[in-house]
Formats: sequence, C-alpha cells, structure tokens
Amino acid sequence: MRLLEHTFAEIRLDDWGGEGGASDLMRYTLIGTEASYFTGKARAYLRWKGVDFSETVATPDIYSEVIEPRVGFAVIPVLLTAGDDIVQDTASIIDYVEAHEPGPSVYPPGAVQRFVSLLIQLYADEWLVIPAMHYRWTYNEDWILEEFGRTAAPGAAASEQVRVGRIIGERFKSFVPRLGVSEDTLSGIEAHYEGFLADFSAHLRTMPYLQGTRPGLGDFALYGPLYAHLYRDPASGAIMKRLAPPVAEWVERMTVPAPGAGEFLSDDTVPETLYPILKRQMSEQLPILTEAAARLAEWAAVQPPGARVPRQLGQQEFRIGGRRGERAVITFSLYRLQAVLDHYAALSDADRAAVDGLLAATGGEAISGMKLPRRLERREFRLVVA
Ligand SMILES: N[C@@H](CCC(=O)N[C@@H](CS)C(=O)NCC(=O)O)C(=O)O
Repeated sequence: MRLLEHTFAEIRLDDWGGEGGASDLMRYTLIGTEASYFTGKARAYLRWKGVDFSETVATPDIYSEVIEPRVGFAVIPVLLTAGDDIVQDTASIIDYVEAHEPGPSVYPPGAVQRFVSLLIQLYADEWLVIPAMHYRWTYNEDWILEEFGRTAAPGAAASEQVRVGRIIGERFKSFVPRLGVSEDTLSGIEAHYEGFLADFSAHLRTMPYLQGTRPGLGDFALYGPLYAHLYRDPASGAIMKRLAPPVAEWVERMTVPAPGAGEFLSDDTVPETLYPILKRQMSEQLPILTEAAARLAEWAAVQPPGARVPRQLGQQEFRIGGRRGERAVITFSLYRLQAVLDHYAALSDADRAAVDGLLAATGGEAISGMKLPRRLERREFRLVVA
C-alpha cells in the first residue's frame, strides 16, 4: 500500500532515544511500530512461528540511519537478520522466515485452502486498508497524532511530541483521499466494514481461525488492519467490540498466538462461512484490480524490462458498500494479485476444478481468465516489470 516516498531527516533530533537497537543479539530484529498496519502482520506471524526476534521502534533516527539507507525509502516493517540480510514487504518477510526456520508452515497444505489464504491476503493488505485508514483518521485523529509523537520521540517533552506527531501524521493522512476515502464514500466504507465484521463474526462462531483451529497466512494478513487501526485505535476498538465481539476476541488471540498449536481443516475444505467475505471482495475489489491491470498494460507497453513501476497510475472510479468514489490506481495491489494468479496457474486439474467452483460460488470467475500484461518483480525493494 505504499503511496508516498518521503524522508524523515527533516524531523530528526539526536537525543530522543528509542527502545532497543538494531544490533540486539537476536536472530531477527523487526523494525516497526505498534500503530503500524503491516508491522502488526509481521509481528503476529513471527510470534506464532516461535522465532527468536526482538522489535526495534522505527524512530526517525532508525528511519534515517537504517531504513532509508538500506531499503532506499521510508517504510515499515523491515526485518534484519543475524546475517545482516534486510527483508522488506510482509510477504517477503514471511517467505524468508518460512524458508529459513523450522516449525509449522503458515501456508495450509491443501492447494485450495492456500489459494483462499492468498485471496484473503490480497483483500486484507490492499482493500481493508480503506476502512482502516478511514476509521483511524475520521474517529481517532487526535489520538493517533499523539501516538506518533510518543513513538517517534519517547524522550521529548509533550509539546515536542505533538509537533513531531503532526509532521508524521500529515504524511500518513495524505494517503487517505488517495485510497478513496471522501464524503461520498464514507457511508459505503462503513457499510463494507460492518458487513465484513458481521460475516467474520459468523465465521468465528464456528471455528477460532479462518481455516481451522490454527492461524494461517490469511489470519496474519487480516490482523494487519484489524489490530492497529481497527482494534488498538481507541474509537475504532470500541466500535469493533460493540459490533463484533468474536472479531475482537480473535484479535486478542492473534496478539498472543500459541506457536504451532491446532490444525487446518482436513481434506482441503474451505468453509462456506468464508463465502460472504470472498463475495464482498469479488464484487468490490476485483473490478478495481481488473482496471488497474489495464492501466498497467497501457503504461507497460513501451517500458523496457526492469523499468520501475510508478506507485500510482492515475485515478479510477470505484464502488464500496453501495457508494461511488474516486481513488488512485495503486500498482502494488497487482503484485499481491500476481501471487494469487501464480498459484492458480500451478494448480492440478482436480484442484483447479475445486477453485473454479469456489470462484463461481463467490462471483470471482474473472480470476480464472486473468493475466497481468507483464510480470511484476521486486528489485531493490521496488516494483519493476520483468
Ligand atoms: N506491502 C508493504 C506495505 C508496507 C506499508 O505500507 N507500510 C506502511 C506502514 S504500515 C508505510 O511505511 N508506509 C509508508 C509509505 O507507504 O510511504 C508490506 O507488506 O510490507
């Protein structure tokens, strides 16, 4: 969901102090913040995986001394390894740890369940960001500005924290209209989110996680928006607890996940209680992805291999919860879509038939014929066309 490239140098002070340091003698260091969407996803996963890690707060000093020089731009979370590798993007972080650490896999063993996990990741990372940012900035603005200041400058005076919080906050707030949050769409965004909460609550009354008695990739992805913005931000958390106690309890379980406990549903079963969630995704997110792929095709037609993909390719109309609005065409979403399409392309005939049945039942038939115009890759942490 990265939208802006910015530097933290302008708000840097030498004597703020922070917690921990990037050189702790742990196997991994996760750099992020408690208020960050994608840090939540990575943290819950690392805890569940049972790996040895510590967390370093992404203060302005850490941004300008570690993240910007090594990643090339200001973004969290970042994973540092004991071997001094640096990994960015939560999907890459998860895949890196899956490849290097023993223990239970975050991916369900069945190809159909795995397809659903990737779909839910696409929805959680790239669509629920709309309600997450709306609720944060419409109902929690003063709180989050103070929180940004407390995090960035823990040793500073309260007035300095407020100043710093505003500088950081203005940057994140500027993402809000680009995501399509406006007067025209507010009620639709809330309708979408409340519908999701009702459907996820109904599902959670039947089992503790998305696909059984243990969390998988889809759960960790959903935890991104549902923890920091929609549970921890106080006004959002009150709404979640009022409308969807099972979801709030799931957030609490996911915050302290028991490493390795539980099972995925047997026989690669996808519970029908997930269909309403997938239907909502298909009816609202799929059309914007289809249009984004067409924009990528126009742009990429004249690009050489290795060309860096712009974060945004103009604007597009979209629908959410019955309302219409405008938003930026966010190219990164196509990278998450590509993971879904790659998995689809590699399915056996029998698994493809099962996935096609699921797509037909949820209005997602278009996915079976979808192809991105160019392959997307990440080089030096940037999206490029192959
Ligand atoms: N796709 C990335 C998204 C990371 C992301 O958007 N992080 C936010 C904070 S939660 C950020 O640092 N945004 C800054 C920016 O987009 O410029 C991931 O999964 O790690």
